[in-house]
Amino acid sequence: MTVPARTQSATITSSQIADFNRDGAILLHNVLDDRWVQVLAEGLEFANAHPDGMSAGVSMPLRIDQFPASHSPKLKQLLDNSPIAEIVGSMLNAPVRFYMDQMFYKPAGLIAPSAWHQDTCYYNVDGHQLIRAWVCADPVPRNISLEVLRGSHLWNVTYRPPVGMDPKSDPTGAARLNERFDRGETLIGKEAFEKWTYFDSFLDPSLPVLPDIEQSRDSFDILGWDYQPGDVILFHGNIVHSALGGVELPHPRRSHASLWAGPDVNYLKRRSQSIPDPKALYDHDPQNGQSLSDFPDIFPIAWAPPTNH
Ligand SMILES: O=C(O)CCC(=O)C(=O)O
Repeated sequence: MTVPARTQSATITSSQIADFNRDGAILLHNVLDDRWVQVLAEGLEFANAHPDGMSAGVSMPLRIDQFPASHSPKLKQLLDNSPIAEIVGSMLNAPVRFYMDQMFYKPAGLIAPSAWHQDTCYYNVDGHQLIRAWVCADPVPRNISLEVLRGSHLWNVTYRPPVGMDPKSDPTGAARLNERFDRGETLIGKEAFEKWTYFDSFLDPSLPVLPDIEQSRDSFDILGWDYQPGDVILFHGNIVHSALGGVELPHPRRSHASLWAGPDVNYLKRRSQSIPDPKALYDHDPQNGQSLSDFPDIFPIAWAPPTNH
């Protein structure tokens, strides 16, 4: 199959921008044409068939891979040439840089849930101009699709990631990690790329615990959508989100999420970091407060708004 050249997306309207800024998430219909959906499906199948040190089996049959585009050529093409960077940049009306991506592969059968969480706390980046682009190679009914707590991107809170070693069960290990963090070290190192788990970090006791959203869903303003391949869900890096499971599907639910950064995004070492920094960044010894634009070779501008001369 020939890979589509860089393609133009549908225009983002001012009312879609207003909706995104208010709700923190939006579904955009038909952004990727059939050829891109095919590239996405092939890219995810390749990543699934070629696990690496960053592939993790999570509850029920669910594979989550970090940085899958680093070894799946079709996923790299999707990031480099599909309209995704453009729609993210248009939503921010700013230049955007690719930060990292993930695969969530849920095979046919009883579909696994994805727990409520906020993404920012997992990464060593901080800023308001952080957008995730979520796409799926398969149709996803509303009851197992991505859902978000509307407006929670503006709550100004960083929750504790619901993963990691509990300091109570390994106080010595946690104290060691604490000392390293206080010395300014990055807790998850380059070696994580060889063999990584969600439990290499430790639960940061200084961060608040997420409310039990599933126990009281009616108390929250939950936004979600029926999803068709070709649609793109954009959501803010700080928004609280999840996906329900427990529904039988005759086909897999294969999703891919990429994280994009605008100009206000800076490096920030977090005690709650669970996901490694992009591998090449380790060689630069990034310091708190440094802009991603300080590392243009690792984070080149993927898309910028046209300038009017
Ligand atoms: O696709 C899913 O089930 C979860 C996606 C997600 O949590 C994410 O992209 O951060």
